[in-house]
Amino acid sequence: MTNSTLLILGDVNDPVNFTFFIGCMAMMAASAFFFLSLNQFDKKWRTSVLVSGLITFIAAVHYWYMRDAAMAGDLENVTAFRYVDWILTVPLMCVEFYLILKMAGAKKSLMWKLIGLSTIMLLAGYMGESGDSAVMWGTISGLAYFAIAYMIWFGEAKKLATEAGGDVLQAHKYLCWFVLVGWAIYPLGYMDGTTGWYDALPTEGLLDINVWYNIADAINKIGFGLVIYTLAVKKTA
Ligand SMILES: *C/C=C(C)/C=C/C=C(C)/C=C/C1=C(C)CCCC1(C)C
Repeated sequence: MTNSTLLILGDVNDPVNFTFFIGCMAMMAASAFFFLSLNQFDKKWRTSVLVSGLITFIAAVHYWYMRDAAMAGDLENVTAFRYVDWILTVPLMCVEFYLILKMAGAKKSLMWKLIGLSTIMLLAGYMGESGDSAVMWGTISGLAYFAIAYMIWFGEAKKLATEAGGDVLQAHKYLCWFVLVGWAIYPLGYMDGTTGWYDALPTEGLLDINVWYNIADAINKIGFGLVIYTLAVKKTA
């Protein structure tokens, strides 16, 4: 169970509430940054940066609602908003992989495979957090996560990135590290916030599940966007 059931309602100094506030601000600021930069790029890179802005913007809106729900102590709604946010933003991150590899000949099927796997990953995660059998659902979710990591690190996506070479390969590598390290924060938070064999791990009780997720979202959504932004800057110069 999460620690947040103990929080004093409405206290902004609580790390859950505080990270929802600052997360909301960070996502809004990042969205403004990406949207306002659009005109400086060559047409074919604009879509990628636009998607970066959409990812942080969708998150900003959900953070607004999650912040409200958390302040009211309504954690079930926080979880629901969280997964609605992810089911929209994670597929958009898969679209980003496709967009930067498109010029190297990536097919739509690559994008749909990544989207399909991420949908399984998130639906299973939601089942685990909203019902029982957190370990079983978490395992299913984890397998889908590994499949995504494999595809981009060693599979089809990697092959295309290598063919593209140069700045695209570099950007692809950065995104791969985000998925391997940045995305791994989520299952750690899940294991901290749900009950299972992993309660013996040192991460147990370290942070509230929402603090884990808020930190991870800031790193991954804004970081991903900046990698794409940097690539677009290089390609436009
Ligand atoms: C912007 C939101 C992002 C990048 C969310 C990513 C979420 C994950 C990688 C979640 C993964 C999970 C597992 C691998 C197992 C446990 C359940 C999840 C859903 C937390």
